[in-house]
Amino acid sequence: NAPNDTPVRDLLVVGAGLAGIYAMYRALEKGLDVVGVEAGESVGGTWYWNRYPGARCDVESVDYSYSFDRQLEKDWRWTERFATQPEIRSYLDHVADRYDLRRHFTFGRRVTAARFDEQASTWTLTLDDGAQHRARFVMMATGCLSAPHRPDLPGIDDFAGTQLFTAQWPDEPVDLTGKRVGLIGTGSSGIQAAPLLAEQAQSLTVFQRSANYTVPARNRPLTEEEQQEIQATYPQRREASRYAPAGSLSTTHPQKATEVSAEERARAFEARWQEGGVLFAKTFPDQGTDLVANDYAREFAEAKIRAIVADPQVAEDLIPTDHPIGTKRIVTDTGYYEMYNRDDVQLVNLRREPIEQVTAWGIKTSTAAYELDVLVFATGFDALTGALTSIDLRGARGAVLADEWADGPTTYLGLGVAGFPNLITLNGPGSPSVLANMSTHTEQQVDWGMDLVTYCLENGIDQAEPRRDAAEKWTEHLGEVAEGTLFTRAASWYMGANVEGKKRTFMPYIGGFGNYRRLCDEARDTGYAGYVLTTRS
Ligand code: NA7
Repeated sequence: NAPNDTPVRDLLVVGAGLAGIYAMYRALEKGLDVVGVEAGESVGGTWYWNRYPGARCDVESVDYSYSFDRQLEKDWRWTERFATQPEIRSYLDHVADRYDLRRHFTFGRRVTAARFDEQASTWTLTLDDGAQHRARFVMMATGCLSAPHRPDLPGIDDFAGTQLFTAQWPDEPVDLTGKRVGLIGTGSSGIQAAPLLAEQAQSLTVFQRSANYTVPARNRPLTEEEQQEIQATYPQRREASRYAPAGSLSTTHPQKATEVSAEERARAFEARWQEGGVLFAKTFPDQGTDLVANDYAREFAEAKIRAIVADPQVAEDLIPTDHPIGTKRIVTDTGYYEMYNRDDVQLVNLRREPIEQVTAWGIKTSTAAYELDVLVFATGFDALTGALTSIDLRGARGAVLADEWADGPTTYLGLGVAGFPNLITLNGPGSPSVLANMSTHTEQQVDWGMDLVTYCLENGIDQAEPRRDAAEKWTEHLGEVAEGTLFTRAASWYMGANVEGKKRTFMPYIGGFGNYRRLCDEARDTGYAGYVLTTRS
């Protein structure tokens, strides 16, 4: 337990990414006594760590930004349709400085343990240097794709060359000139990085376990005209985004894919392909729920791959065989398929020739040996739960979070966990975070959590703990909604399938962000009926 002289704050914020920055802003605005802890040396979260070449957001820059201050929107100018990692990082730096938030965070320290004291109704958090903080409430802004997943490949530590992780890329530029580079992982990170690695390196060998669908991003600078148009319509754009299914504006064809002619389908898919971006996956409203509709989209994308990639065998290897299109997050790329037409790029299909051993000199598969100087891991994350379960988090009545979630995460609205009073989980499992525009989602989550905290503080409530039956009901509902879609057919990180031994269950809420916001509002407006609210004194 923390020494008795450790002050008990109102709130602790863990993480200084998109969510932690905003949580700190709101807490200070509400006059709370708050401190924050962040593992990185600065703010930024995802955009602090993921510095690999080509890292870019797949949500349009003008939407992937805070909406809480109209003046901030007016003062910040996004230069491109989809912002690069450096631009988003400097935006988050700007926000932290503009509202003077940095001094409230301890940087370079990771929370290793969190204990709830039922008698005192306080949390004690222990950091990796042994320091402790105490507070009435805790907001975990620890991210949903923030615990990097390092594959357990035989011999991985024997590699004598340079090992790089996209999710922990060095801050200083990495010179790959003249290097034989191997890349493991073909999700968003690997597919974004590959063409830039290929440009620099002497050669690039991509080790692909599962192919993923990727559509052209068609990134470009924003024109002056667009900038003006965005500024003129920003408030309406934001308001509509707050209730939109994915937290930013999008449209689908007015009819189902199965209701229109083949010509109309081809026209609509081609228009989306040319427009670029993730909305290809939502060209028709039934693509995510009806396999016949999904097949139309899949066949269209596969024809594109065959048309772009010159070597027919490579084209076939790049076509996913294991999931309906869009049921793993669709990737947006710049020149990925085209890259395979270069003589210095090679694709290794690990389904045909699995990795047997990483050696000092490279990778040995079942049929060949690949000599490498650099090995890049773009192998994803222990998504949604990993950042939370890696902390020794103990709540009331002996509850341990990692045990509670061993069979898959059970949450109330994704915002709270039974057995863990006064703990608010932001953008975690049970919420639509990873299926929505993260910035709109973050503002909704933080605002909701902050309302709960201030409600308790103002009404003398010592403990707010989600009811177990309410959490079970929510988690059941989440599963039912997912079962109505094609998403449960993919071995995706949404399902926990990318991490060995992790329970396979669909973790995000897929009923739409607007619907989710309404449900959260209702839960708040009914006096937090899903919570047990306790006053001890
Ligand atoms: P992802 O999408 O989880 O991709 C990780 C990739 O790494 C994926 O292709 C995996 O193959 C591959 N992987 C993982 N472990 C291994 C091993 N052991 N051997 C070979 N290949 C492996 O992570 P990203 O960082 O690209 O993107 C995460 C999200 O961030 C993204 O969806 C956006 O929302 C932003 P698998 O498919 O599991 O067979």
